[in-house]
Amino acid sequence: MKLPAEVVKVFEGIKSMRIRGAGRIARAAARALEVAAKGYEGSEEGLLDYLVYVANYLKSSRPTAVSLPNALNYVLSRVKAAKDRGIMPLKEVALKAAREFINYSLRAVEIIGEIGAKRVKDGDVILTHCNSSAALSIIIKAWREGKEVKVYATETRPKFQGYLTFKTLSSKGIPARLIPDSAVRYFMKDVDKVILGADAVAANGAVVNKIGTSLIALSAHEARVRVFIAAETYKFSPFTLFGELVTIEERDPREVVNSDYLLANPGIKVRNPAFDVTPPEYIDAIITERGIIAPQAASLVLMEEYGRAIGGCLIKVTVDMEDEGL
Ligand code: RUB
Repeated sequence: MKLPAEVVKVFEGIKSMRIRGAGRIARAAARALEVAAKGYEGSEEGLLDYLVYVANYLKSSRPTAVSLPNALNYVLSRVKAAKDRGIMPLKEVALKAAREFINYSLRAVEIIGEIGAKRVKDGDVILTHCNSSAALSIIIKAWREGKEVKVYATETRPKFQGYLTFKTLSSKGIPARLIPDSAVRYFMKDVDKVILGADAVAANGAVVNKIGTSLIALSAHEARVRVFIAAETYKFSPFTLFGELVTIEERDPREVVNSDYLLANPGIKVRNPAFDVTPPEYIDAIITERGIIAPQAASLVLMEEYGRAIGGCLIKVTVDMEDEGL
């Protein structure tokens, strides 16, 4: 089936990490489904199948950020629940759901900033890792409230997303220092709070985030520094309620060792996992747009968010997706 050029562009963008960060990935996917629904020219009966097909394609771009399937399911489940209305109203349901998700997501990041900033004190030294808009939202809001914070931003090898974080903080006038990932424990004694984002939160409160997060949390735990995770509720993984694991993406070795070196040393073996799992014991709190929770309460968020869907649409849509061979 031919896919709209904009859908392919979003897929390629996510895969190549031009579009990255769990929140942005989710919004881009919702937008791509909107484009697909708008351009659909078939019958009413075929619309859901077509959108499931497009969703499967988008979902296969990167495996870890649960916000991606959650955003797609947000749209698909609403289309599925609104069948037999005629093609135009059904298309409108898809467009409305996609826009609704995008607006919700943008607002959620803002609210997390507002809630999280209350936990930041004047003079706090904050350490963050990678480049999380939700974590940045907290730091920037605290700064705007007049709190004189200082930030350590890790480089975040091998893709150096920490440079983006540093640039954003500096552009707001927030004092920041870029540090090598390996210097985290060295600086931890000066840190008051660690604030990080998430690609996925499991039902047991474990957090999947950029590789190195679990080492940072461990180091913070050792130094009795509090660890906060900034995560919108659509980063919580409903399928972990049934014991499913979040897939950890393993990326190209050339991100770690350059191609020339690989060619000159054909025997070299490289591993490049993009994410790791931090157990709930090393996390003090998860800041969501619905409020702050202990990681152990993650399953309650999931039941509130997906309880109804788990018994109906969500599962069904996923089964449909599996039928598509993905
Ligand atoms: C990004 C990353 C971010 C989370 C949260 O990894 O690990 O911490 O996605 O980001 P990558 P946000 O660069 O590999 O996508 O808060 O912006 O959703």
